[in-house]
Amino acid sequence: MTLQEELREAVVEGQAKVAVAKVAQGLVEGVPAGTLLREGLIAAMAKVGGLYEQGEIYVPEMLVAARAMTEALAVLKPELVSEGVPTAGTVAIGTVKGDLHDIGKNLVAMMLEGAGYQIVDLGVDVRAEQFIQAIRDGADVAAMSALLTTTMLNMQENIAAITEAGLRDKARIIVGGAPITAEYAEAIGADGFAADASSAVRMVQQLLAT
Ligand code: B1M
Repeated sequence: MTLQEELREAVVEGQAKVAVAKVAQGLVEGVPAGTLLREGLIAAMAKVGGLYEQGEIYVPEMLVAARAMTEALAVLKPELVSEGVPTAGTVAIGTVKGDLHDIGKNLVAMMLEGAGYQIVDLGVDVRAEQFIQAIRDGADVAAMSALLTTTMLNMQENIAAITEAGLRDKARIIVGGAPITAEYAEAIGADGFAADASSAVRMVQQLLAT
């Protein structure tokens, strides 16, 4: 098994200490952080999702795997967050109301931080009023993440609430998360969509440049 495969298995099994050690070992051995992320950590979550869908594991197992991923990601963070320009703009990011998935959102936040944006992390289960307050406080971008087909609908409500508050032209809105598509983003009136963390950075750069 390659180191990335061992890392993936450790996360799938929820062995946080092993996962942390494998990331550290990979970095020492010169494996690029992006490779450890994609082939180890993200691949693990895809496998966990598949096992859950097939009824082979349940929520508790999914939760321990997510904890292992979060701990391993923390070790990887300094490598992913390179030196950035500190004045690129402010991004308020959160997982929408009713949704507790935060691994993807955290990854997007990390990559944006690495690209020089100031991050206001609103956390999970974020209500429209919190995005509104963040925009009032000066956020240039409201970034919304959703992982459930039920909670993605709250993105549209958030955009409507931001518009009603008279703030729609004050900030750019980007959306993302596994069930979100470019078509959905356009249909709900978001300014942009990104399928993964690095394209989220490109999208924010593009939106703030125009
Ligand atoms: Co949940 N869960 N989960 N879960 N979970 C999914 C999403 C699911 C697809 C699993 C499955 O059935 N195969 C399914 C959703 C089905 C659906 O809606 N169609 C599901 C379900 C059903 C549930 C519960 C309802 C289960 C239950 O209780 N019966 C429950 C809901 C709780 C709630 O939120 N209210 C639940 C709970 C959980 C845990 C708490 C156990 C845990 C989350 C822990 C945590 O996040 N701290 C969990 C996990 C881990 C998953 C899976 C296995 C992995 C998600 C993940 O972290 N992926 C997931 C299956 C899967 O996705 N394959 C699943 C890795 C992460 C890096 O990717 O989040 O997609 P992702 O982020 C990507 C991109 O999407 C994008 O960039 C990221 C990096 O590339 N991106 C953005 C994300 N946000 C973005 C924002 C942007 C731009 C890009 O701009 C703003």
